[in-house]
Amino acid sequence: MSLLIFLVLILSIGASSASNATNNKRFPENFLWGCGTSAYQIEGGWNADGKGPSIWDNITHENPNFIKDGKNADVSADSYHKYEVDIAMLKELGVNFYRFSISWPRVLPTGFPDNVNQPGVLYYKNLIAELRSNGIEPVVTMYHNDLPQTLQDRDGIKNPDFVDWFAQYSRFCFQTFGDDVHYWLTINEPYVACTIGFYSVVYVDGIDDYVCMKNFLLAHATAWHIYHEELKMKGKVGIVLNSNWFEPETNSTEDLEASERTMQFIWGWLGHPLYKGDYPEIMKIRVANRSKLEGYNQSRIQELTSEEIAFAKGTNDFFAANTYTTSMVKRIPEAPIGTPSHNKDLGVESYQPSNWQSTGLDWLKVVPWGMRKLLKWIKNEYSNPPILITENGYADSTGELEDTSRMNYIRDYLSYIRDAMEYDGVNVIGYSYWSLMDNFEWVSGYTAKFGVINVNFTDPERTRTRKLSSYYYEKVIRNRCLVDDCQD
Ligand code: GBH
Repeated sequence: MSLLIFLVLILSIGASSASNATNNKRFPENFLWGCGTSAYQIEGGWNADGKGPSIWDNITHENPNFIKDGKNADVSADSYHKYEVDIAMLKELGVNFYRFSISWPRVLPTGFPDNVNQPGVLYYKNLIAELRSNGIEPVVTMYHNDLPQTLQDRDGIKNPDFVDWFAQYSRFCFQTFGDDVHYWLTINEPYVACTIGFYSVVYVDGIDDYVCMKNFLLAHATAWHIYHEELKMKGKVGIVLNSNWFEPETNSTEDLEASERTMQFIWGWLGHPLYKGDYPEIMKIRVANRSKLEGYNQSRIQELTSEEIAFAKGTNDFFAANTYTTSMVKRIPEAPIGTPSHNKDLGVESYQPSNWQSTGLDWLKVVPWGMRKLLKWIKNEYSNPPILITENGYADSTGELEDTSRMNYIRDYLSYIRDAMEYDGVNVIGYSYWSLMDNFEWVSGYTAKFGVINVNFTDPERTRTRKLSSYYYEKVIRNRCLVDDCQD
């Protein structure tokens, strides 16, 4: 063996053992295990039985070139007709809960509760009843990207009236389904919907993105107040925040500060108003300073009034987090004053090293150690809230059944979650793998597959087939442990 090959071997063995042995401690008995999906991504039935169009129906129909494979989710996995099969699979997996979303325009085609689409309501009633009769807790997202087109026509989330539209919709959901649903998620990934765009309308100008986030915050808080104070219902209501862990490139003060600033800007954007009252100080200062230099007479951030601060604070019953990967961050020189942008307000550079393990999606590198750091940050920043990991998952481009990489991803991320619980005292109450099954991955269409269950999209029956990872996840749930040889 040549010296070079020998060295490479030694180094790679070193690297894999340094990536930590799998945590072998059992998860707590009351830990919640689940899988997630969202309405537009799996249901199909895009115009069935009186459903109104959503912005995603329209984007994919009118601009197919916006989607990588030019496809849409008119049929997708056809869960509108096949939910019983989905539930049978959930039952096999042995999950405690299923996270799905309600399509707003399926139940309220115009967006408003004066026009209820009964077949749409019946669909979710049946889904919820079938879950319950199989002992599976529904965890229900009310808004997962599929805004009724009628509301987009009135300026969508940017319109301050969105807060009232969402109040009416959430009240309708609580009253219609609330007896059988004890975990509500108001809005999925506001940060993504308001900045990166992709989810139809791109607000990256450092103006509309702040308006959009503020409206989501107040919409969520209003729903929380309706649920607890007006309706006096007994379950829990949270909002789903998301992002990466941001690892400093070096230990320099500059990079540590850049990492922390990124966490404050992204997780703190709504995390701070929900837990501490008001936006993060660093964010308020930076946006105000740049706004002033740009010639605005007030900060583009849309400062919260003291009433709004009091209204939003304390309105998250648990911290729901979606997270898939990690980025490196470093300090960069202050961007010159010119056109405003949220990225300039943040003012760091982030990237993912090319030697990190890749997946079927460019942005998704496998970095399990980032999970523990993220959880620890949330714990410290927000006084140890109960954390529900609402999304975490691995994509490939094939949907292959022998999906060992996905199995390893699940094992390694859960191992760092268990570490965070054991060594850092983080209060993680549950984990929801994204996704139960292969589905329409937004702008990536059907080119990226996240499921532990394969869906054959060329088969009219949309046949579902379990992947290897589903058997592993089933075993993890049954044993509450990641390895065969567990310790209590
Ligand atoms: C979640 O979004 C969604 O909630 C879910 O519906 C989705 O299927 C799942 O994750 C998997 O993607 O291309 O570099 O501009 C995750 C948030 C937002 C992360 C878009 C990647 C694109 C980054 N994603 N973002 S880039």
